[in-house]
Amino acid sequence: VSGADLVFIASGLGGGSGTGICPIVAEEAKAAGALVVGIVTTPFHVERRQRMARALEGLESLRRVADAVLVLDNNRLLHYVPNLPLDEAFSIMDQLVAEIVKGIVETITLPSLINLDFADVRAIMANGGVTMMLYGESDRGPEEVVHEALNHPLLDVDISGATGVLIHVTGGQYMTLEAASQVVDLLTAKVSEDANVIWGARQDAGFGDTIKVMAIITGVGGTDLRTGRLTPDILGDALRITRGKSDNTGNMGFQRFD
Ligand SMILES: Nc1nc2c(ncn2[C@@H]2O[C@H](COP(=O)(O)OP(=O)(O)OP(=O)(O)O)[C@@H](O)[C@H]2O)c(=O)[nH]1
Ligand SMILES: [Mg+2]
Repeated sequence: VSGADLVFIASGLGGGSGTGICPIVAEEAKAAGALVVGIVTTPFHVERRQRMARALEGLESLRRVADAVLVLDNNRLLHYVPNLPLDEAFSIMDQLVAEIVKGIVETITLPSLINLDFADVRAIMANGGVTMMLYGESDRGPEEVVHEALNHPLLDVDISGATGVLIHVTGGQYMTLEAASQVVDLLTAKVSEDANVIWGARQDAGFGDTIKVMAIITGVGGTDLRTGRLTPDILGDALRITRGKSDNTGNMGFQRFD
């Protein structure tokens, strides 16, 4: 990792290897001076409580070292693609992880209409703590794009209380500045005035009428999540990933809909 500016660490938490190795790699990368971003999944509820406890411990250790840790909940796959074989369901989450990494990297490296550079990404992510991600696209205008992003079946979207927001909008060659800024306005409507919001926009002829938005939101869940005193259970509760405490289903996350 020496010489790297930005290091992504992706792992499924809850087992032995990934959970144990993640914080160590993060520490090395941090020591080498990189901005370190973790992208991890938490296990399925059915994978036994012990696994979740281990995952939360790993998350806690990783969070202490990495700049920003993006937590994806594998359980959401149960709702989203209940009938797919496990490996295919996993691959959907894995594609999302790939999209996130690609999105962040392209945001920095590809020439843009309104440029975001590495310093912007660093400003949002450095010591960003628990991080959420929004991702949405539509060819039916800014409102629909934001609606898609806020209702993404695999991503957490409680963005009130965010301290930093980095947004990147990509559209076709006819996307107007107004359309791009409308996406940003709608997306940040609920974010505190004090939050640091940075955005960029890029045109890509291949997009046609489609507009895509990707947002990285740091400091989610208020100050509680950013203190070192946090126990895994509290973190789990705050992230709504603790077993048996799923929002409204009341049946341990086994609810399915077709
Ligand atoms: N999204 C996604 N999650 C996965 C995948 N494979 C495993 N997981 C999740 O990651 C967790 C950890 O995976 P394991 O294989 O048990 O752990 P490991 O890190 O390989 O560690 P050991 O096998 O115990 O040495 C699992 O409980 C799953 O929830 C995958 O391909 N995609
Ligand atoms: Mg394994």
